[in-house]
Amino acid sequence: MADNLHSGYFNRGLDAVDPEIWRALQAEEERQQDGIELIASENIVSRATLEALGSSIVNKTVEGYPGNRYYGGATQADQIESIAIERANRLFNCAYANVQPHSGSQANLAVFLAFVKPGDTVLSMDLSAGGHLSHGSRANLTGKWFDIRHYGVRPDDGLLDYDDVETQAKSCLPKLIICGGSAYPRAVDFERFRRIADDVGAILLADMAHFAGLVAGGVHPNPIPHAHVSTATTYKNLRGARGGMILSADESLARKLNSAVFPGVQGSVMLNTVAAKAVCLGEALRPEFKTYAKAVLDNARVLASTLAACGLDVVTGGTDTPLMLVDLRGLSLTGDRASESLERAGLTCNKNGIPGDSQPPTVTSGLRFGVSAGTTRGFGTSEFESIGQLIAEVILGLANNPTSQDQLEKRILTKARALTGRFPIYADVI
Ligand code: DSN
Repeated sequence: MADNLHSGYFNRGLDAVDPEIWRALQAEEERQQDGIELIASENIVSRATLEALGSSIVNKTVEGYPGNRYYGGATQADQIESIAIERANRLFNCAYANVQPHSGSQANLAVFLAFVKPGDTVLSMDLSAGGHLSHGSRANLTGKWFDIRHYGVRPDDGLLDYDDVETQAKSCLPKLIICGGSAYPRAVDFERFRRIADDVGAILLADMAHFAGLVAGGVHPNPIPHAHVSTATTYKNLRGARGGMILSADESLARKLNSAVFPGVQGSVMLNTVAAKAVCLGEALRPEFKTYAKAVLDNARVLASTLAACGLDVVTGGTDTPLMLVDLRGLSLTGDRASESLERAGLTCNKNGIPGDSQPPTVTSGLRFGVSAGTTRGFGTSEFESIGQLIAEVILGLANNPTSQDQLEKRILTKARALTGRFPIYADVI
């Protein structure tokens, strides 16, 4: 009977067991191969990372931290998590790392739990200025349970106004100040933020989700020496498994932050993800990752300057990170229509609010582009110059000659396929 019940259970492949899901995964792999991926929060992980994610450690349940677990059989779990922690500390030059957060939002929520109580005042960047949902957006738990005050960016140039942040901090006396976000393309002055936080007795959280890979590669300022605590995601330009981390130079915060993650906001550990995070952190410690990080920055700058040279309005005029924003208001276009047209032409990006946007988040007046995934598959500055021209052709076509857009999209799609065909990604992984 056991044979019938378990026939092939341990050995049959996905294609045989569940052809429906297998086919969808195959189609997704083809989509990734054929399309030009410009979503700033995406990347293409190594085969080694895929192996760790699909490994049998997914079967193991542990709670707690290495050496202090609530379940037995944790020898390998402890080893893997300790390696990930040690690598994170070495990579970011910090004294404390928690690699358990399931996402950047969970990491941020744990920081809230560690340092503020419901009703306390928190000062963070407005979502429409480039902040993040988990920094106190009204739709998020953090926005419902805390007294959130927001700073924005200057309307004329889209840049942070540090004097305004300081004035607001002195007026609202927050317990927590958050810098960094998901759509601010420029480097943040962490030192200035720390001075402001110290002046008002606040904890400073730097969210480096969108530039952690550049910090790891040494081409972007590191917030760790300045912020009390920093959070990151591992799947953007750090090029690893989907998840979050909490980092700090101050080891004395370990107890507070660890207990905020577990048992504060999470239960058992996703050990396959922790193993995969260890792999990507190991990859990022290798010298070739510095070359990758530099290429990401070079490519981002070329893409931004090409878009601007083609007549598009690039918010802040450029970028210091892997991402950039295009303001479509001057073309009377919305982000949803433009991103849909780009997708039909083989270029995937996301609609995004821009500073001062009057459109709702489902529509928006902007687009966000990122270069991390394209750089991983081997695109260099000449490819990103061509990509910038293709993007501009689609957007300007939609604005100026919408009746011919269908043909234009088909023409650009052929060019996009020709480009991606020269830069293959996984072969036969699934
Ligand atoms: N925070 C979202 C983004 O920036 O796209 C997901 O990582």
